[in-house]
Amino acid sequence: MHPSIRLLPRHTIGTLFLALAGTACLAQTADAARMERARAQLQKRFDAADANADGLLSRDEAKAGMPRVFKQFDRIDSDKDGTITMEQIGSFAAQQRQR
Ligand SMILES: [Ca+2]
Repeated sequence: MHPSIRLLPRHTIGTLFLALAGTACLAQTADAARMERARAQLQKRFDAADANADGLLSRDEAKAGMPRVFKQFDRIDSDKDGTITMEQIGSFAAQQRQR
């Protein structure tokens, strides 16, 4: 144990540790909530753009409802079947974030 930590009363260390753990936990929760909101919003836009509600975005549906997705259509359509799923948009977005 670090000498200066040993000087602190035991309960202070405990409180300090809990405070740190709590902060990390809060940050994680806020992050998860942000991600979840972004995902829900994307799902909403996807559903609105999915005119025939088959869970897939065709090129025309993307063009009309999600122009930014349409711009990247060929890159998002990883299996090249001419339609895009929510999962494909999600993994494309994750790839973009990593770069
Ligand atoms: Ca569709």
